Amino acid sequence: MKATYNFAEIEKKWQKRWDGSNIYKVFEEIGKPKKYILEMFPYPSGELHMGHVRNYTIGDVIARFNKMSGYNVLHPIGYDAFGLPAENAAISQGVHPKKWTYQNIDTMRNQLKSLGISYDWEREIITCEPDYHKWGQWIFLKFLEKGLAYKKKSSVNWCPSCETVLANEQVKNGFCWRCDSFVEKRELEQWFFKITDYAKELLNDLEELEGWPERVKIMQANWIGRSEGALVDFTVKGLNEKITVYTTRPDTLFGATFFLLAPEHPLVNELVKGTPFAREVEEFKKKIARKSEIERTSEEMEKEGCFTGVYAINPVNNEEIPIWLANYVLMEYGTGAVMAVPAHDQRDFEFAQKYNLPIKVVIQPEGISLDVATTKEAYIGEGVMVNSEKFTGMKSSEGTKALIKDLEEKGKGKASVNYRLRDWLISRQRYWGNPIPVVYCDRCGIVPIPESDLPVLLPENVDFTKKGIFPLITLEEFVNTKCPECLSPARRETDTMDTFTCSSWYFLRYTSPHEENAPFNKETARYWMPVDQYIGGIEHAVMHLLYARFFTKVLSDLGLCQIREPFINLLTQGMVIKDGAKMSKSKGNVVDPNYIISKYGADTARLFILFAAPPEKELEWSDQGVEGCYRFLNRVWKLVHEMMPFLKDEIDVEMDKTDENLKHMIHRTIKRVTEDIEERFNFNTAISRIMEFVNALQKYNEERENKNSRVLKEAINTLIVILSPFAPHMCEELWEKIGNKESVYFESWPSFDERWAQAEEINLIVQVNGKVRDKIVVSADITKEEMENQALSSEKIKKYVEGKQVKNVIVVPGRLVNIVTA
Ligand code: ANZ
Ligand code: ZN
Repeated sequence: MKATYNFAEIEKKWQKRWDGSNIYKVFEEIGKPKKYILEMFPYPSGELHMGHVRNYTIGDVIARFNKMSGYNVLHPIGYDAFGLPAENAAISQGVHPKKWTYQNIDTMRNQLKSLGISYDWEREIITCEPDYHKWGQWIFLKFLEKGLAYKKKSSVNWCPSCETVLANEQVKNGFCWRCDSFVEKRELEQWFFKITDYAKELLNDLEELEGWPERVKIMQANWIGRSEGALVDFTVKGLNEKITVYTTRPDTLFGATFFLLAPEHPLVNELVKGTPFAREVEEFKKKIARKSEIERTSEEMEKEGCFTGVYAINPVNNEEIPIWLANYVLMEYGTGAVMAVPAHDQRDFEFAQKYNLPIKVVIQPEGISLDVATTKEAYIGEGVMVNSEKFTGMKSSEGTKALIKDLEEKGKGKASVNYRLRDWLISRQRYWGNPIPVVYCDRCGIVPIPESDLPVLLPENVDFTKKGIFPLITLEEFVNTKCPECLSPARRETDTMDTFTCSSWYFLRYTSPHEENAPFNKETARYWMPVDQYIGGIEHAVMHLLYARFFTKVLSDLGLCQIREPFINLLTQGMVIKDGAKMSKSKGNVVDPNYIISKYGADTARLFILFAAPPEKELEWSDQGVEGCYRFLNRVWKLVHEMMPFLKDEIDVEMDKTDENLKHMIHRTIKRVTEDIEERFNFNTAISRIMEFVNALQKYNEERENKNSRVLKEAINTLIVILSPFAPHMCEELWEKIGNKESVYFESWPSFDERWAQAEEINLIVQVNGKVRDKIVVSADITKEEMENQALSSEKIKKYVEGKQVKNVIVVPGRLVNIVTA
């Protein structure tokens, strides 16, 4: 029987059918256990790349597997549709951002469908649609009401030639991306979300997230950056001023030899007013103002400072130490003031060396003697306190406590916990984003748009061609409005929200995407949330994943949802690389998914992407690998067709040894594939088990003339069902061909019979220096390492090896181990 695997025809046929009957549609079924499987939604940048294909294919296998395992599965998709690239396209190609975005969405939707991903398309979300961004504005207003949204002056990137604020991403090595002017820092009023209110909870709850990769949790913890220390009050000599520092090392207080202020510190001007130092300080401030925070805090950055001419008095010993300004002290962290301890802080050490300031050792590492003359770098560890008056001799930890107590008693300081996390700057001076729904009224101040007037729509007739002028500001009909409270003329806010606000709650919206009276329906959210498995790139470890957790906590505090963590399990997929490098246009090593799909079909593309590497690891593209997967699918296709005639009637032949072997193989395969998917997401090993199974079937086909149709049927059914999450199109076609009316998607995942699944046993021969010394019964699927371990731990073998050095262990899988001794 001849049958060619015409993947193009098959895939088209099934995609049309799935679409027509919307087979992946789901609704809440109270009482039925659910699984919410979610991949991070794409930014509609143009076309899908291999990274997308990997992301969505992984999610699809997990979704299909869970559906077949009896869960009610929610598996939605959408597009993160606001954002800068659309605006860039408008400027460079003259196409409206909206048009550009929707064209790309159409392309990407078609590609997702051509990959056969099992989405409930009726739940698709496009974040720039008014019925979605309306609720983003509504949420903003709730934040405002709660005091979680506020406006504040802050230092931002400013291009003097374009006369506009730039996002960090628009600053390329310190220059404007558009006109190449040098970018300055400016103090401007900006909108913030008060994520710092949740710093503690965001940190503590990380512990509950057992299904998250450790490194993502570490990255979030570092970003939140909790530290314990003390606030210590210094006074300024000759002035009635107090300056508080934040320090994590109160035990080093006696080693403070100078004092540092951030150049932006509000006291600086007062300290130097009318003194000969004023001019130099002013120039230093200007110079540092142009530097970004990243530059200022990088370790390689040359430490720079400027003396103020005034002195601070150390509260523990009344020592007078000079006050300097330093580039590496930031106003946004702690109090913007630092007691500098050069002997025990590396930055202070470098600063002291450069400006010839004294270095005083106050912490002695145990066992080593440390002296100022010989230190080449700061000793930053803990130790025993020295040169510290009554605290001398105490251990760092002990001394820290004692000093804090002492300061508290004197009213000069107190213990303090500090977080590195800053409030989230959400305003953007951009067009293609969600408008911030407030107006400015001379009488009433900042006035929120009433809920009944939401959404504030983006006007579409805007001009992108005027250089440097951000389109909304000049649009009178948009800007000029009435104050909702007093009805006098008012100006509309022209800033839009950071697009990360759109992606911070979309997973909730999927549970009721057409809800008209709220951002999402509380009941459907209660049923579906939290997301059971989230899948996406590691690059979102901090921003998106932290923002989404923050939003969820706020929405929960607003009584809108019950959960406090949105994603229970997180899988961060590895990159797709080719020739050792990340696929990128500039390197010219991009493989286009469309090309692979048209040449080999979506099923091959899916299979290869899952087979080539475990999901969290990097995936090296290999043309041979793709070929191999294609050949495998062809083999399955041909084999099932060859077997089809034997499936028709029940030929009840007695089971012989070949039948039994096949039966074992069926159940072992089910067991291993299930475990590989369920416990480890090891899709690659799951696929190789299926490949082994196909080999066994092929062998059976050749060896057994009198086929046992009952066993054979079980084998073929099993093969099609367990392969279907990986290669759904071909499996649907085969499933139909062997006489099924319903889609294989509705089939139950097969269970295995433990007796049949038990691995075969073999006699493992153990040799020492080539002589057989023992025979051990082990299971046939034992790994090489296990074989080696078993051999070395045999009592008989120990006798021969005792006192000798094992030089080499040779393992022949499934047969023997030879231990070579010296
Ligand atoms: C004295 C000291 C002695 C410090 C010592 C460290 C070691 P973390 O751990 O990240 O919280 N610091 C405080 N505010 C700062 C600011 N605005 N800009 C730059 N540096 C600042 O860092 C806390 C430490 O960073 C503080 O403890 C302070 O230096 C410095 F042997 O105080 B330490
Ligand atoms: Zn008003």
